[in-house]
Amino acid sequence: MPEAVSSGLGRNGPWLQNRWLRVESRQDDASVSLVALDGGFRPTERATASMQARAQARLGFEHCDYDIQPHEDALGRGRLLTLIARAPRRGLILRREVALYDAMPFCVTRAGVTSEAAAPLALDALHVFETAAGRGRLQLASRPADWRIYRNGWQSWAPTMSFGGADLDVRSAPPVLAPEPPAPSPGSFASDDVGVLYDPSSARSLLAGAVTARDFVTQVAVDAPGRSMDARCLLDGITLDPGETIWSERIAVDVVGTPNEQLARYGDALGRLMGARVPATTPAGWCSWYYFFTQVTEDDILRNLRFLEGHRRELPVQTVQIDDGYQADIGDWLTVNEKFPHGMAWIASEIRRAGYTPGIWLAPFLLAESSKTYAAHPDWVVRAEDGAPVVAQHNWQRRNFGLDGSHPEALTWLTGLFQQVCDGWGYDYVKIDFLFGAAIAGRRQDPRTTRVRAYRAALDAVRLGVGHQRFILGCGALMAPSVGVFDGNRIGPDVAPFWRFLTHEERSQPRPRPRAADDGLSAESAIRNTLARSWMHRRLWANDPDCLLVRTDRTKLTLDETRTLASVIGLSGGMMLASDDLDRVPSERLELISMLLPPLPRSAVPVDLLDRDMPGRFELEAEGPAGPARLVGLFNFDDDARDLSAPLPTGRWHAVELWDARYLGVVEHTLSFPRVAPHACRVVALAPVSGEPALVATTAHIGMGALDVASCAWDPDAGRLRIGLAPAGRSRRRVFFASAGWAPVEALLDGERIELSGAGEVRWVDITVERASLLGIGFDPPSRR
Ligand code: 9PG
Repeated sequence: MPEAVSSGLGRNGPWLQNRWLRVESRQDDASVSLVALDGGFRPTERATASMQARAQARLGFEHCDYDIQPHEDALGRGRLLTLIARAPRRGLILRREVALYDAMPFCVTRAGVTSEAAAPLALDALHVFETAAGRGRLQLASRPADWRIYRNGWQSWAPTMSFGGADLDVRSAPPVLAPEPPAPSPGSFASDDVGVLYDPSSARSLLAGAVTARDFVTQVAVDAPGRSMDARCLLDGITLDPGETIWSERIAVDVVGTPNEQLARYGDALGRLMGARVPATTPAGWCSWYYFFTQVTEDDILRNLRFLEGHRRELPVQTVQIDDGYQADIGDWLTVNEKFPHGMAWIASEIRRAGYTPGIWLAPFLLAESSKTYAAHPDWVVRAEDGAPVVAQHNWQRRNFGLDGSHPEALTWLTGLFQQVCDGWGYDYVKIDFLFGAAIAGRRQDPRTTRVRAYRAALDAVRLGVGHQRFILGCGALMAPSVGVFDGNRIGPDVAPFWRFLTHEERSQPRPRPRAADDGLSAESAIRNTLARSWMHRRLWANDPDCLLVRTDRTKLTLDETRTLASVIGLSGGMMLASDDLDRVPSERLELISMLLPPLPRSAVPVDLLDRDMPGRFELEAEGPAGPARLVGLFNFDDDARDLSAPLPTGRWHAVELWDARYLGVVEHTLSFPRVAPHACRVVALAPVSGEPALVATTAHIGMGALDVASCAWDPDAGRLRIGLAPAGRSRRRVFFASAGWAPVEALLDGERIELSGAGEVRWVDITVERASLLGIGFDPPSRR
């Protein structure tokens, strides 16, 4: 039974407390100070709230009244503290709420403003949690240059990673944000939705993040040299009318535990408050884009469909998704080009007849300047102050404008479009792309809308047309504001059949240039976001880490790099989308796809997320009925060979490495690999050393037994270890088992005697299994030796 929230009145104002956290407030400025009760971490003495109206000075709180009430919402029961200040000369009432829950280690705060003035007021921002100057400045044990900042990008493709307190942030591409952020200076960061500040010396961290995102863009700014943090909602200049109240989004503030724990809790809270749709199982499929690009033809789709049909057992995917390339123009989705002569309904029915879910790509919030839709409805796009349409994306050799989600006709068009694509043509899976097009800064039909409201309205119109049962995969999408609409979401930039994008000139250098934070389009940057956003998976939606590319033609990826890409996607538990021309993939490369099917039920955790830009340790506590206890992915993201190591949980472990299919011996304290090649990885299964013969690991699937082993039982009377093998992963596999002093004498696969390999404590069998099978190992007891 968690104790309930308590509250009281301190010297400066009221406080709330639960078993993890104490929130102290001040009535003179409505500031709050959070104290973690395990160790007393208090990053700031005063975090204030304030309002920014257009062309006016910032308005803060003075001399607050307060109120404390019992509270209950989707996050549970607790108490709600409200601080209220009147600014009589302006006719404004400011409110700040702080909710503390009985069973949550964080608090949730928001700020609101009510107008009793005679005239409307244009609002630019509500600052919801901002460290005050002077005593409010962030007090951490490390020097600001040593702080680490987790920075989330504003949309699917945007760089997400941790930075050091003296690094330079990346910019979000204009014209998406207004006001445009200032050019970054060292140590100054603007993170979207959520940000984490980590103090390496004390290993403490502070997370601030929006747990609702239906109205406003929320940014968390951290300025390390200035020792400040500001979590604020951008109000896009909407007007506050006399008598009206406007509330900010709700911002969770967490000072308890590790950054990964905080991000997991934050994701859970955001998912709950926004009604996340998480599919029962994470889907897998094939996508046409990364081999065929816009040149894709009907025949390319059919050939790959036939290949999948012929390899159902090896490649058990559900979806066949046609990407960009079938449509007449961006915006003219229902007119199909000559490369799809039988039309889109016909090919959907072919896909369905073969037993797959038909999937299709659209960029529904973009209208190309050349499109018939734009020509007929020039008033449907977002415009600049001068009336010119705002270019959301230059692509396909033309300008593309952003759809105005506040325009009722545009919304009706969207719903009808998706009714036709889904009910008419027969697609049950839609990848909707370049969605930020509806969230760009600019003028919209309804002056009371905001970027996020217009974006949500457009998304809701799509969902209405698609229906509630079908799958929507977002792409180029806002993050928090999309929760509750998507079933899946792309969480990184486009993968590519090369490790890092290098210009011709850069390629001729003796050493590759180092990666840059804003590198897009590469295996490396897709991997970086997959690691850094793994906490979103199955909390907000199913993560789409982008496609796995395993081919040997039209690729510059080495085998090491391909395995690293597969390992990160696999351990992330995210959607598994293959995007090769399958006919051309050698069989040992097809096995890489098989090894990720089906996806793991949960994501691994990037343990060193806040330590470096690309985490090198991706670890998962496994939970299969019989598989290994733990999976450890170790990655060398350097451009030189490097030693890799990871501390181990207490105990003695049998360790097996996946890609070498090798038993590493009994490990304790640390797992280490000397001189791992650049961009290579090691994936290790750990099974506790025990007193009885037991399964250690397999090499069929990235889970190394988590999904491909259905059962495992040791029968001491019969001297038999019985391992039930499930048909997951590739059929060719090595199964490692520990003898615990007993002497293995025979191995039987479904009653057939097979060869036992190896010597010593852990041995193995090399087998090929295409259906559920029983592996029996017979032992002589230790005494008979
Ligand atoms: C189809 C592709 C694929 C891919 C998406 C998205 O900046 N750009 O010009 C740009 C072009 C393509 C792109 C992203 C950015 O990729 O992520 O999976 O669907 O569109 O055009």
